[in-house]
Amino acid sequence: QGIDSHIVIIGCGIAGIGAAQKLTKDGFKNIKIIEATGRNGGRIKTTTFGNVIVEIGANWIHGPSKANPVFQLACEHGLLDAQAMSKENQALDVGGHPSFQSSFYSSSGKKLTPDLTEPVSQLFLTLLEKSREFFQTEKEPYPSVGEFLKKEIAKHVVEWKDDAETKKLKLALLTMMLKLECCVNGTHSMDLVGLGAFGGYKTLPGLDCTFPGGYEGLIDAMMKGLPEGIVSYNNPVKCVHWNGSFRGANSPEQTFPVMVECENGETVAANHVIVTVPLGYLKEHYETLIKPPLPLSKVHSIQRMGFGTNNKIFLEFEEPFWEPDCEVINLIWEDETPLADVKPDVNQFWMKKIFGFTVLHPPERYGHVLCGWIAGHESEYMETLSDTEVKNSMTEVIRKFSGNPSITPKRILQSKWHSDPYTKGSYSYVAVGCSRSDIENIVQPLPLQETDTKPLQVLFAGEATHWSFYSTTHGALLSGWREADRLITHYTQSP
Ligand code: 6YU
Repeated sequence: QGIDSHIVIIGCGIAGIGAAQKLTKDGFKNIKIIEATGRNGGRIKTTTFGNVIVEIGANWIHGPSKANPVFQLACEHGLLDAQAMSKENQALDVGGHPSFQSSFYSSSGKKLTPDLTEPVSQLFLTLLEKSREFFQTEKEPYPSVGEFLKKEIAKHVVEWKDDAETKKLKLALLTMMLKLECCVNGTHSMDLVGLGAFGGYKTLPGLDCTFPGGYEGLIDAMMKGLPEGIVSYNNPVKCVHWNGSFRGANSPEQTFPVMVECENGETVAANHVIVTVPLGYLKEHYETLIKPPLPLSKVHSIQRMGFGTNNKIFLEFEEPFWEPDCEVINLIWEDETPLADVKPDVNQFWMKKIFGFTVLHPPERYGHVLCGWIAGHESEYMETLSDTEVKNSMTEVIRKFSGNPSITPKRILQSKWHSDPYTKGSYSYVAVGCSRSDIENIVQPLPLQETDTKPLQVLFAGEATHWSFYSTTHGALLSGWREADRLITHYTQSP
């Protein structure tokens, strides 16, 4: 009975592909993926930049080791280099904070020395670890991670014995670290990230690694294991009608509880639908995407959970201005401090939100390419600017920080995740006021009553639905597997 049931998966990102993979393996025959765009992979997106390939979306495998299914699949398909697969790499546990070889440049063109940067970096990491300790204790002293970090920083500052100039630089450095953390968490400000839930995100051992041939190679490999023609492309879903009695186009004698209506008028009847659209899309469309409307418990959780923007700016140079072993260039704006409550002028000073640049390694493969990182409203504003405007601002910034007035990037490419109509941002975070129960609310299949005669009509997967690995590719994949398993278990347990 199960293998004949009709299952529609909305979205062909890694969650949707993962769900299809598991169901197909278990013998389910009538699976269809409906994808709004013309490509597979969603937020896993590799493209060319001049002569090299770059990642527009997901960059690393976070925690590449045994328990990470993305790592396992990448190994099975031979997509990683020997170092990433080595036992030593898998055993390294850096708690989600790989220590890159970093250079710190200040806005007056000076390079900061390790005797200043190292203790400050260490302090920030210690405070970040402390932020995780409030997980499920209900004893968090402040609602957000940002407020907690700033209050802790203020306590430390009074004990600093440095001269005024050094103190100022240290505070500027801490501001940069908060911006970096905004990128990691995909949020405008750490003041929006809930302190009580922060420790719920789990890291896995293994030193983060990349795909030498591109992250999308994993998607291609996974797609090869699915039946041909399983995906309907360029076909945005308009509405999922559930709790009904719909006739199928190819089986008019049969009725189905769910009917997927596409923007182009096509309808697909199904027994089960797995929705894997990004939370950003869901936030904007939940009122029209699901009918009858979602129960209020789900609506409130969708509204409360955080989904922000983290973008990349790729810059190519004729020659490097950084040292050969440098992996990250951090930008320290000397006038900034985390202790002042200033409202930034986003339009004029958006570029000040860039925490820095990662260097694409090795140069033999990438040439001299930097990837700038920018989160939040400034990042969303950047998306409205032309490539020339962004290139001009970047040239100014690089010249200022390097102290070299003639450097000009050759080429530029920026990601635009906020204006992507089918994503509306980058990834999710657990916002102030949210807890595990919000993710559980979003995950709960419709109808909510398990005793309903037609259970599991609409199921929910995707990155934002994984409690401990949200915001990652492995979280997304596991969520797709979870919903496939839910259906498999349902049919194996039903008489
Ligand atoms: C990771 C990384 N990484 C950088 C950037 C981004 C992301 N992530 P998808 O969106 O893929 O698929 C849904 C599909 O649905 C899509 O194809 C749509 O077109 C389609 N759709 C929508 N509406 C539809 C409709 N109406 N009809 C039909 N189809 C529709 N993850 O592991 N390593 O380095 C990064 C990064 C710039 C944008 C990332 C990274 C996140 C992943 O990319 C993402 O989770 C998954 O790809 C999502 O897959 P999916 O299938 O769910 O959705 C404490 C604490 C800290 C918390 N964070 C720490 C970890 C940091 C996270 N890492 C981020 C960093 C980078 C750099």
